[in-house]
Amino acid sequence: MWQALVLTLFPEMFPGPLAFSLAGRALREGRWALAVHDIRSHGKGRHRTVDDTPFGGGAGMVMRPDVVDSAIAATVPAGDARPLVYLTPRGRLLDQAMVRELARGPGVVLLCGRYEGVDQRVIEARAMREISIGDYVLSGGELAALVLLDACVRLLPGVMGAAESAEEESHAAGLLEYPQYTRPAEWQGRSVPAVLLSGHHAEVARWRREQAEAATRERRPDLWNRLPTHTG
Ligand code: 9D3
Repeated sequence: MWQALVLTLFPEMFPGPLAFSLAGRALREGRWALAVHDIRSHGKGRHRTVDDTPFGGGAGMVMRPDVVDSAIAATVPAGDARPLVYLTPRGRLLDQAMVRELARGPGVVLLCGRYEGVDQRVIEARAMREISIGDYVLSGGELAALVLLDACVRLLPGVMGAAESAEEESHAAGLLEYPQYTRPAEWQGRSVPAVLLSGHHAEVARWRREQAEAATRERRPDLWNRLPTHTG
C-alpha cells in the first residue's frame, strides 16, 4: 500500500482538508495510509526546543539538524524505499510529471519546515529531494505537503473513476482545459455557446480544442511554447 509519513511541528493539520476530498474517502477505504509524527517530540531540553538562530546572522530561526535527524531516525525504518521529500521554497517546482513518479512508488516521507527552514546539513546527509509548490511565500511546508498528497493520491489505483483516469491520460498533453457550462442554458442574459447545444460532436470537439489552445497561448506562453508543434 502507498504509505505517506509526514514529519511536522503541526500534526493537527493532517489530514485536514484531505478528509473532504477524494483522498479522504480513499484513506477511509484503506487505499493508502497516512502517518503523522510531531517533530517537537525530539526537541531539546525542558522546552523541547527545535530551532536556533542562523549562523552568519539574519532574521528568524532555523530548525536544528540533530532534532530533524532524530525525528527521521525514529520513524523511517532502515532500508525504507520511500523518497524523503523536504518541502521548501528553495526546491524544484512540483509538476504533474513529478506527481506521477511519486504516486507510482511505495509512498513518500514528507518533511515540513517552519521558521526560515531546516539546517542544510541534514538535508544533504539524508539525501532529501527538495520540492516547492510554486513561486509564492507560504508560512511553512504543511500546506505544500497537503497539496502534494492530494495530487498523488488521486492517481492511485481505485481512487479515481476509470472514466476520469482515461480523461487524465488524454489531458497530459500540456494544454489548459476548455471552459465548462451547465444548466440553465441562459443565465442573467448570458447564453451557453450555441455549438455546445447543437449535438454536433465533431464541431463540439473542434470548438473545445480551439478554446483550449487560445487559453494556453494567452495565459500560459510557457506551456504553449513547449508544445511540439509550436517550438522553434
Ligand atoms: C526570507 C526568505 N524566505 C524565502 C522566500 C524565507 C522563507 C519563507 C517561507 C522560508 C520558508 C518559508 C515557508 N515556506 C515553505 O516552507 C514552503 C513553500 C513556500 O513558501 N512556497 C512554495 N512552496 C513551498 S514548500 C514549503
